[in-house]
Amino acid sequence: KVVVTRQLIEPAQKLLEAASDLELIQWPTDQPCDRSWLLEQAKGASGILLMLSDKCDKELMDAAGDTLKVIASFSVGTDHVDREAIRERKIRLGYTPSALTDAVADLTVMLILMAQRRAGEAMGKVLTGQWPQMPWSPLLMTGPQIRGTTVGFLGFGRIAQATLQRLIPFGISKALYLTSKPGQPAKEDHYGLLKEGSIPVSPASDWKQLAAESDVVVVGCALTPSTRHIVNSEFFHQMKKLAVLVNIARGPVVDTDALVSALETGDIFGAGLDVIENEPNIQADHPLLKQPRCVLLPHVGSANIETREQMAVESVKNLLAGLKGEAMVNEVEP
Ligand code: 8YV
Repeated sequence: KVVVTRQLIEPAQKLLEAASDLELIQWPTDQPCDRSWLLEQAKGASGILLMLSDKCDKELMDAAGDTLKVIASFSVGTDHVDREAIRERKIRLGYTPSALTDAVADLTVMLILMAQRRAGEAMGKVLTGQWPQMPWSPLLMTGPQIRGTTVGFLGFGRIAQATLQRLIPFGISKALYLTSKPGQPAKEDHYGLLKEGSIPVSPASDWKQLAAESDVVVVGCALTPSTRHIVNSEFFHQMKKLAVLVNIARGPVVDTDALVSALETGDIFGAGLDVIENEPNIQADHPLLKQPRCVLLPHVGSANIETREQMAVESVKNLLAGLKGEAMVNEVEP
């Protein structure tokens, strides 16, 4: 018995339905399922395929019972999963990191450029009819250029490295990165940029160095107790006045109040965010939205058609492989 919390995009749905030996229980639409439905249906399930918005906690695992062997998450992030609980219960966890790397890296570059070039603010002027009242002057709507910048990555996994790969042709001059082992070379070099890259790419000795030397800071780390609010007022104080902050990871890595005041006081130049604390409950009067130099997107990093299709297919493959005791496309290390 498997429970799937959404209808999936066609190729994935077909793959799922072709597994004739499964008792398939599936929420009938592509919209979020009811929590009570999930808890009820999970009883006796061997596998659950779920989304980022479906909390995978002890309550759900207890509802499923001892039969539960596999969780397949339609996401790269796993902060919605109680990792300790799945470890204790020896449940395998599949996820989809490789499927969305390119999509999120593309969006990261877009947010960097939007923040530097004030795209949100500029579009706002047009939308509110202010263009006619903007007499041209040489410094009108100007921002820092990307060429020659030092880009600092908080977290240096696949997405960060794919972003760096895209930024090198823009002429950035240097990259710094900070992982959970400051000062040490990154464990993996996904695109061969660390060994023989065309620009220096080196580990920062600590967050202060990364904040102080970067013209662009990209937040690309997982949300854990030690990364929560790692970008806080102290961090912003260290940053350059012309620097921009981009967050494509998880909202709570950045202290929102500190970001609002950093933008207000001009401690940093701008911000490009795909995620924010307390998303999606962001109202139009949120203080960050009053900051013209902040671009905020509603967590659409992986939202291209091909990527979502691949994520769905990989989630199903992970689910099926996990149930058969075979290797998954991508499995989270216990
Ligand atoms: C997606 C994400 O929107 O995969 C993640 O962890 O944060 C996002 O890129 C999400 O996967 C949709 O379920």
